[in-house]
Amino acid sequence: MEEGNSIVPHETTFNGKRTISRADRGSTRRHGLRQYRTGWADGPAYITQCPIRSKQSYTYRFKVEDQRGTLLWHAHHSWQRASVYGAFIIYPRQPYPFSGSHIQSEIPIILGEWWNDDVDMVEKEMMKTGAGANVSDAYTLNGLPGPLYPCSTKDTFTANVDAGKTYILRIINAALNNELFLAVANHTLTVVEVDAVYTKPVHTKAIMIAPGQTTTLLLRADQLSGGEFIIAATPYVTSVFPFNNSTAFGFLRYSDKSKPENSENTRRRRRLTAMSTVAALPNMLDTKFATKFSDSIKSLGSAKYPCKVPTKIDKRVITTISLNLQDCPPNQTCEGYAGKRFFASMNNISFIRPPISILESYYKKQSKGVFSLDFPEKPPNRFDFTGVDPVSENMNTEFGTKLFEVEFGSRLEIVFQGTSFLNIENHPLHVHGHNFFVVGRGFGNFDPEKDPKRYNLVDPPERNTFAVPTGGWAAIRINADNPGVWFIHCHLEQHTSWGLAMGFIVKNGPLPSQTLLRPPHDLPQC
Ligand SMILES: [Cu+2]
Repeated sequence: MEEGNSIVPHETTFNGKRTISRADRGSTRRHGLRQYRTGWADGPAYITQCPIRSKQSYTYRFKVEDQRGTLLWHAHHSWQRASVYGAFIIYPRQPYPFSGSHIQSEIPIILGEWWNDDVDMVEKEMMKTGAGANVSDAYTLNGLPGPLYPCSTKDTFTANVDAGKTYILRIINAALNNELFLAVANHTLTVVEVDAVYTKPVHTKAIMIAPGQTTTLLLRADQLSGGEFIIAATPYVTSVFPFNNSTAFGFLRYSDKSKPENSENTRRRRRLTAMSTVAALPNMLDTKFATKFSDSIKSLGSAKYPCKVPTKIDKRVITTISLNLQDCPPNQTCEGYAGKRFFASMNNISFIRPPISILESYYKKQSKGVFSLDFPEKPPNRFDFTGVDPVSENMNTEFGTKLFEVEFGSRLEIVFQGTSFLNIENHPLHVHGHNFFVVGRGFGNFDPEKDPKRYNLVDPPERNTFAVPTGGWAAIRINADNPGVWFIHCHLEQHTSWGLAMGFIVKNGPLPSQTLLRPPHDLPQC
């Protein structure tokens, strides 16, 4: 798709017809697309629409305005996004703001996570027993796991390149439950864009990418013709839960017209590149690398692409992001830790999806029994958030469908505060309907007196998903200029299922052009 609103048609349609055979309902989402005034096309089931039922269809209609770069689309009902996802690339109308004149071609690489079991059942089982979910069986590059998994050598992704040329790599993390490290052996990667916003160029040997994030890289093919180099993706792990500790391999293969491909050459080359991959790929526990990489990303902030971070705010919401260990209900058995069951929460409220879409009930002014606007804007109790004993504290959560509301045009700050309940963990928080600016982050507890003084209000990264550091906090700022109902949730699907979510409403503005549009005629009904 091409950026802009003068030459390409104003309206873009996306056929949201159900695409998976075993599901009886679904919905899809264009992750990171701002959906200005068109929350109806945003996608999350029971938040902005009812699921699309079997044999029904729903056409997502929206404009692409002032966005360009790499995004993704994915299913947003149950765990269907495990296999229902793809790249959503908005080609810029203007030349790239980096040396793009030598760019040969593009290589999209979508990182995925594969279960041999039906993922709907994996989620259902987890919710039934209260235990953690079964871990995935493989990571994939463009759907292919590569030679390190049983019988999968033929299912290996290969990108063909020519020596001396520069390529754009569009990396998308569509995995369900894992942040990933990615590296290309013997090559330097240059980050130029994250979440469809240009950045200052960053040279790195590897990247950390959280589920829901996208990272656009330049790669200069500066090795010799005929070379072959591993592209590897492996998890960045902060959880004490079991995880899939495997690695997906693909290959970057240099063309060589003088030497025809033969298997002996290929095997020898692959042995050599395996060594250099180990050198480039961070260790799975490397929080130091993840932090350094995350801190290196800054908005481009040029005259043409300014960084519009709010330097003042109208409202600050501080919310814990937490795992919880819930007492087992009477007469049930729970298979979580110590005979209890796992949940997750924000400000100690575990999000419950309502029976009908929140956006629709808001639009029709029928919120009763669907949602309430009393999401606490501060943690209900102050305590040493990241220093409490992981299991001996009372970790029961409450349940509800609670949102908060802001005026159109508000400059909003949200501080996500990790906790050590159950364990400290990195959580990729995702905001719908708006990009945000990551003005500050740190380990330990957020200090409302000291920490804001150290905010980056010049060129903070602008994103739609940010990995809140394990045992730490992140402060984001939002220009709340998109009227509607917007979901905020952890993009680790397991945590969303457990309730690590909430939402906010942006009221209509004074002008007709600042109001939520009417619902489309084919909006699915619950
Ligand atoms: Cu999480």
